[in-house]
Amino acid sequence: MKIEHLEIRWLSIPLVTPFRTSFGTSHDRDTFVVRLVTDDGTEGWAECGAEPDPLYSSEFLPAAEMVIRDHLLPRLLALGDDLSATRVAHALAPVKGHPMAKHVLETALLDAELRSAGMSFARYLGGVKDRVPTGVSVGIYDSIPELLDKVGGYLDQGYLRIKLKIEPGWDLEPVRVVRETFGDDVLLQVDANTAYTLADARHLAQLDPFDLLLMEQPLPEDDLRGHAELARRISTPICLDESITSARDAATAIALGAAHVINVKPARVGGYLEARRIHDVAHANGIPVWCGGMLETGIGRAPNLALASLPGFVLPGDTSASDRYYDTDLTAPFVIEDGHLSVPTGPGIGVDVLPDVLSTFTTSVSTVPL
Ligand code: OSB
Ligand code: MG
Repeated sequence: MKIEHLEIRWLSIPLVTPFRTSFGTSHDRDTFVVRLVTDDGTEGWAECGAEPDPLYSSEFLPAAEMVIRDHLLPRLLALGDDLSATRVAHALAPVKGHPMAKHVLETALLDAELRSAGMSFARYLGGVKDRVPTGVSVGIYDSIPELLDKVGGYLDQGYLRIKLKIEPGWDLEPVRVVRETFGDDVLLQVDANTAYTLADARHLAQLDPFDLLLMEQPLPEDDLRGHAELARRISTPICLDESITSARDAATAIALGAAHVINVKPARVGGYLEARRIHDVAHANGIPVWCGGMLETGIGRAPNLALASLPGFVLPGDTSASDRYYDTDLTAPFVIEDGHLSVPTGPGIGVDVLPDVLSTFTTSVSTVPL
């Protein structure tokens, strides 16, 4: 397979509600999507998971575009006819880091290959479910009543699990009030996006009585030892997000006792093939996983749902319905039904991009010379 055409399309799409985390607030989803065409005329699409600023991880959008153009694509083109999605990771391995940039190229190629073969992502990856239970990631709000209003709305829509973003000063109280208001049956978890240190262990232990499913990434991403130590000091299970960028990281974190649960985000780990390897390592070790997200449009959400249909994805993920993010999605909207989202069955990512919506939100397009 050869890439005959590749374009990078920058988008800015308003979010239906600002999304505030411990590292910042987003009012829009700014990203770029890659559209490529292979030598048999098949299109491949993928969405970059990076954010405008290097606050979630060291990657950020302009850097991702630059590394794609200057370092990643040339290595793929050098493979000539030998290019295929399964060879991308190996060909790009000499370039350190930049998993989100690598992810977008591998995913677009995999989409093209699977479209051409008439096979869905879910079938290719080994999915075993036709729908997946869905949760929602709830940002930090200015007041408790506002938070309760949002959480109540999501529960009314049928979300099966609530994740509250926390940070110092917005942790014990929101968790207590949500637990008391909506009851013990609600599946509830928190995500700190690295906002604490091990010195906060006693403070975080005060969340133990609220019977949380898990506490996601309380400590800095490179502090595996700290997470293992925290895990001994609190009873809430520890889930890692930012710390896990590869199957090897997953194996290390599990062996250290630093992760009871893993949030698998294909963008963060360099693509769906590595994401599946993380699933496999976790599954072999009895560690539950769930599929996280980066506020993706339908282009990124569709393959995430495919991944979430693998057998080890036993917890509801952050793959919410389109209307949790956007008034108008770039694909036919994903709709929550009975607390679940359907796994796409069409070839490749299984969804078509709506050209009019795409152009409405496009801020610039550039074709990469090949
Ligand atoms: O930490 O999981 C995270 C969104 C952007 C960056 C980091 C995170 C998130 C989310 C939302 O929690 C996940 C989603 O709904 O796509
Ligand atoms: Mg997270």
